[in-house]
Amino acid sequence: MPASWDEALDRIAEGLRRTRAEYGPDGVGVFGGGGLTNEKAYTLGKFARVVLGTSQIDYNGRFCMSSAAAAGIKAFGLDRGLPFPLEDIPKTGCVILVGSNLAETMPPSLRFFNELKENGGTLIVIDPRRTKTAEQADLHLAPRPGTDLALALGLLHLVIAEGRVDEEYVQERTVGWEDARAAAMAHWPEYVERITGVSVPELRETVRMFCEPESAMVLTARGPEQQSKGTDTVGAWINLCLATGRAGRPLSGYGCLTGQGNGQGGREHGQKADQLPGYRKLDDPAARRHVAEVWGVDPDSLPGPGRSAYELLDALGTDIKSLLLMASNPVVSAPRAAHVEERIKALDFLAVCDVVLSETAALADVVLPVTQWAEETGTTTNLEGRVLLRRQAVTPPDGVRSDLEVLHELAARLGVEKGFPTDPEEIFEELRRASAGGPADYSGITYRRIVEENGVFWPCPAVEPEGLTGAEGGAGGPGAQRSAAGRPASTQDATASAEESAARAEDPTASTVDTAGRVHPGTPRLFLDRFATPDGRARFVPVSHRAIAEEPDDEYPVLLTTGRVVAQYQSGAQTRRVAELNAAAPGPFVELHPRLAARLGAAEGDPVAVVSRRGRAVAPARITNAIRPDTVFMPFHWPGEGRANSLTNPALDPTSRMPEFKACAVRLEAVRP
Ligand SMILES: Nc1nc2c(c(=O)[nH]1)N[C@H]1C(S)=C(S)[C@@H](COP(=O)(O)OP(=O)(O)OC[C@H]3O[C@@H](n4cnc5c(=O)[nH]c(N)nc54)[C@H](O)[C@@H]3O)O[C@H]1N2
Ligand SMILES: Nc1nc2c(c(=O)[nH]1)N[C@H]1C(S)=C(S)[C@@H](COP(=O)(O)OP(=O)(O)OC[C@H]3O[C@@H](n4cnc5c(=O)[nH]c(N)nc54)[C@H](O)[C@@H]3O)O[C@H]1N2
Ligand SMILES: [Mo]
Repeated sequence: MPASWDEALDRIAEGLRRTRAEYGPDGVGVFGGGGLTNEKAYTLGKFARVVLGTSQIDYNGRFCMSSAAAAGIKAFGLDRGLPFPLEDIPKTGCVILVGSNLAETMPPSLRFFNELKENGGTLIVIDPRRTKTAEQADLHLAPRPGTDLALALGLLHLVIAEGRVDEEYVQERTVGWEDARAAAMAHWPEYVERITGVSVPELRETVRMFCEPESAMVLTARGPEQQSKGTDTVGAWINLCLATGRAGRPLSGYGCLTGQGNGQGGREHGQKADQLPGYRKLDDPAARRHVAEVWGVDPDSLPGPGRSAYELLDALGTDIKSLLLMASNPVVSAPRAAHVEERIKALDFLAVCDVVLSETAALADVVLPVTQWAEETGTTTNLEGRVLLRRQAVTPPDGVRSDLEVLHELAARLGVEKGFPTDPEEIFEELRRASAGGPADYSGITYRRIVEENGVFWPCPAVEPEGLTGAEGGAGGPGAQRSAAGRPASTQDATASAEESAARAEDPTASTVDTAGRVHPGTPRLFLDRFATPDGRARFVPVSHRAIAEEPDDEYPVLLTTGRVVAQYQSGAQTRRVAELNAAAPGPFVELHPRLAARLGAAEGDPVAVVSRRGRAVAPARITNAIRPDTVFMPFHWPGEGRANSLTNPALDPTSRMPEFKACAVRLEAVRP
């Protein structure tokens, strides 16, 4: 039923207020998305903590890169998708791409990999399917889903056995090698071959290709990360980089290929359950004091960390009675989606802001139509850690408002008149101050600099000259992290000459934090002198292989993995409305090997039922040799009968709380018409 903005906003404020009065602040939940601009993600986090006073906020990025983020923080002290610009990729010697189908999911990036090969570098792709990306590779390994951890350990075992460890680097730049070494030694190549299905000669060839050139990179995406052991798995790949001296050196390193439009910035400024802006920790007293001061509130009034995304959705209707949701469509994209849909329906009150009427919005009490990316201005941060400005390009339709206006209006209705501006640049100015001194320090970045410099790489502190020259010392606390991450910029940034840095350091205006503008050049390349840990050394993590949460058995003998196709985006809420895209990818399918199809008696296009302990989905068979015979693949872009997430397992990684989208046990049934 159509309503005026005032009616709709009043109704939301009333719904949230009523829940709070009856159940306390944690009775209200907030769910965000990695498609929101930095300004929106920041404001949403602030709104939850300051206006609602709830700890119950998380976002869809938890389903995306959280395992890589957790592993990066453990090993390097910092999480930024790539520690180097994309333009470094063509110049390295070898890239191992683990579980990324970037030919379909990041097509513009493909050119960097083509250039890599033109320059004589090699590409290794690790994917249970021979994807469009794998077809480009010099070597394709097709492990059983959920076994990347064992694979990385087997490679490290061979690195040790073949005497390829960079002992000097390990000595000088890392800690924890002995334990990691012992763990890898327990993973014999033959044992790893049995677990993964990747042969010992293939393992040896991988080690040779990775170790022989002077530089090499490992890049992971959702394949190894969306596992209930995703953090350990990424940790094992980082160990491989560290043992071979391939991190924190020119043209070498580990990186994570970030997903959504603002997958990087969306995970830095406080819509995560345990986070404050600038990638600060909500349970760090110094961080609370700093951010509370910027927000003009008492640090003790800030709630503590809340539940992770799946746990939050799972608590709807029981502990959490009202939900404000922005920029996600969990009815299609959450694991064990039928259950999540039930939980959403059990809410007392649901408000959704979206640009389309998604399947989740269709369940809401109030739906607010908001502007989308081309209709508004704001910053995003790409996988390189480069902060970009996206300017409004078209005028929004009549009657449509931005998420920022919604939060401003709701804050006012809930009694907070100040602190929720609607102008993105004004919010960015506040974000700069809130992030100052944090790991993701934006304080030296302005809209103007972003435009003039074609983006600015964080960390970019607005520090005094001493900070730039590395005089800032001391261990522990956000200050040390800033100096750890910020210092390399002057000495290592390939684009800033030593004279330039010295000139900046001597510039008297540089010591004024906000006005000077060009104090710090930004940090395109991280870790070249030191890692962002208190002692500057990277941490090996001792990890061992473990099984996926749900191994196939007699009843559910096949593995299901899930992912994407080029013509549809995520839950499909946006792309399923575009005729050209629907023509290219009209609906769900089950990709399976001819042997499996024969056993089932299914021909190409026949409907196949895929059944797991969570539910059942039916979609046409797509028969191909490009997938392992023990595995079926479904894209997750569709609701209804072919919804892949009716099947997936919400088993969570203990550290990142990432669900196991990439492996669960299923059985197949032929469907007779
Ligand atoms: N067209 C399109 N582009 C997108 C998106 C989209 O929906 N559509 N989504 C965006 C977002 S948010 C993200 S996060 C990125 C995701 O980008 P990708 O990570 O490239 O996407 P996926 O298809 O989820 O997974 C990549 C590959 O992992 C493989 N895989 C499955 N299980 C395993 C395993 O156990 N181990 C390994 N090594 N590989 C495995 C799959 O076969 C798949 O080919 O794409 C972004 N770009
Ligand atoms: N089985 C399986 N499930 C998965 C995955 C998988 O690989 N396999 N991948 C997971 C991953 S990596 C991700 S990122 C999630 C993504 O899954 P979702 O979070 O559902 O992502 P989208 O479909 O992009 O939903 C975003 C919604 O926000 C709306 N929107 C866009 N811009 C704005 C805005 O500025 N403001 C507001 N208010 N709304 C906006 C869009 O119209 C859309 O309805 O799915 C996860 N689910
Ligand atoms: Mo994602």
